[in-house]
Amino acid sequence: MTIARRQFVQGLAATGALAAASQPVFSQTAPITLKWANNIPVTHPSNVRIREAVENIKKDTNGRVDIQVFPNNQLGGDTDMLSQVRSGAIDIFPLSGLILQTLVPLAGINGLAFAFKDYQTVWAAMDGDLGAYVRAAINKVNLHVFDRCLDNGYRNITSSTKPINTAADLKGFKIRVPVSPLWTSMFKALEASPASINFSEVYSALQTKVVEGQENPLAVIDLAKLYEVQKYCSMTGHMWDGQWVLANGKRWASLPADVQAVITKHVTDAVMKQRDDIRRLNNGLEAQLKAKGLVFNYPENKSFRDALSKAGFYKEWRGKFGDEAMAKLEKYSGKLV
Ligand code: X2X
Repeated sequence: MTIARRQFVQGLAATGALAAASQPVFSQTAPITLKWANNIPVTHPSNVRIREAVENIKKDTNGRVDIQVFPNNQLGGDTDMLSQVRSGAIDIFPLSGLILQTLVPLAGINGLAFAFKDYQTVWAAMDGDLGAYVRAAINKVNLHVFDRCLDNGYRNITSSTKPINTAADLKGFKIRVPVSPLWTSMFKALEASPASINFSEVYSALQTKVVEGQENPLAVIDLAKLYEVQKYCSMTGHMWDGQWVLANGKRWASLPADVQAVITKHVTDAVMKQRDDIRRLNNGLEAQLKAKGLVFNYPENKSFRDALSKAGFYKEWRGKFGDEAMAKLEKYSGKLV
């Protein structure tokens, strides 16, 4: 900024007109193009809200920032997209903390089975000290992470072969799980037969019966049309899952502070709206999914929790996450044994 211009801007600030003056600053500088990619269909609120954010970011930077969105695994499955956001081939990428666990072990902690009894507890923990602790670990691997994470939801088990009523029904059950140590460990502890498969391959894995079932929130089961290749939906609600919005650390740090501020504002707005959308969908979708032919059942937690405890699942992960991290989680979950 030249001295004359700086004085001009200071003058405007003094008269309260800085907002108007900040607009030309954006338009005078080189355009910035960013790639945003994710694993979810275009109709999912994560994509609907991000498209809105992209428009608002463009508007508020006078067209300087253009974010291109690649939904539905167009740029690869989650494992692949994680490598790409690290290398800088993708700039922004929302990912489940449990899948990020392959890189940041602590990021899976919110997925410990039956940790959060309700959404109030989820957001208190994730927007509070537990989330801050996880984000600090994410920053260490040179990824920028936005403060607020997207909601994916409480996960329920679907199947083409039988409803899951108790833990005993999972014995030998061939179930797809995302590529994540905690997910695999949990279903092994329940004596199921978990297969790690990226979401990009889930529909076809279910269709060709490579696996009998999978687990996901109702919004995903509906919008990815998994009901077409599944018959039963067992409302286990066995874990809450959300997605951290990650950005390539170097790329993020290279953006001017005013651009970072505009992106952060609109991404945060989009996340908060997405959370509302998901809550509404996950509450209202059951009737629609029944109409599409899914048969629902409502298992009690107890047999699953008991089986996990007996198999040493909680003990194993307490050892891996460490006492400090577990203390932060257990402030919200109560003792997990
Ligand atoms: O891969 C999944 O199952 C999904 C869509 O729920 C995630 O993003 C973790």
